[in-house]
Amino acid sequence: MRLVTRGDLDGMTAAVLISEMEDIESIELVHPQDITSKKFEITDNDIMANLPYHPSCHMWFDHHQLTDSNEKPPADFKGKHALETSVARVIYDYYNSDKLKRFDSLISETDRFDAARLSMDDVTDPKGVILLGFTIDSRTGIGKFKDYFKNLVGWVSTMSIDEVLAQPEVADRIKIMQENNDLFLEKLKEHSSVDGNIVITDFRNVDKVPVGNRFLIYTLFPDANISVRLQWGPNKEFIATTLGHSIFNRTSNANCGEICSKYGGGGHKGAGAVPIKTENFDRDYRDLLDSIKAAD
Ligand SMILES: [Mn+2]
Repeated sequence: MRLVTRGDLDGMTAAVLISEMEDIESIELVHPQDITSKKFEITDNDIMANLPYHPSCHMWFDHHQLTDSNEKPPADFKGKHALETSVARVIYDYYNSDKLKRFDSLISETDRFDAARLSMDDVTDPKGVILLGFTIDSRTGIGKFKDYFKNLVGWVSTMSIDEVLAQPEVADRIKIMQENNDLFLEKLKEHSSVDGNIVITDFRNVDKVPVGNRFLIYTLFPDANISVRLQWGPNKEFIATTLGHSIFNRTSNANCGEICSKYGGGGHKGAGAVPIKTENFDRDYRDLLDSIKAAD
């Protein structure tokens, strides 16, 4: 069987659990959008995890809300769908096997990571599974991401988390991630300001936008309950605008996805994104900030 999942910590833990229970020959990492748009071919040799349902698959596991834009599973599909914190939890419950007991703490940390139930220390000085989770990011690091993901599945299946973190490939990624975060933090400080309950980071005059931990902004502005980030799209045709609820000050009632959809974007309650056309920016952006404040 081939396992088809997404390239995040939850997908990695899912791969560890399923590999323990099924005969998995290969792993493929896919973006959920490529399942929705049917760009990626799925056959009855595929077990899917952490992705929208596809009618051709052999088995399917997911924990996301079913939406109209995705195929609905029939009542008798093989696998399990439940609105749990992580797909890892759904898989663990499905097999309910003693063979998976040794992954108890991996699964509860995966739950915590996937739901962003993190402490300030988890963001500024992560450890264990949470640290490992932050390294599973295709934007950072070195070498091929897919190879890294597969190596992790093998290591996590057979080693302690401390041993996994000590693998040179993992240690290298941690080092690069920390360097990136240091630079990112510096740029966040330079380009962020507070407007009421909102912290706004305007990266429009930063040539090369640094990559870093998306939760760092909330450690700098713990009083803000929502963040807005602006950066240029290709050819300055639009301004990529992203919204997110603070994970430390969870008091915003603004529905980020709904607000973004007013201008042609989307997302869910806690996070949203919209490419605002440059010619409409002044008007739409002011309106967007007003919507956020009105919902606070
Ligand atoms: Mn997940």
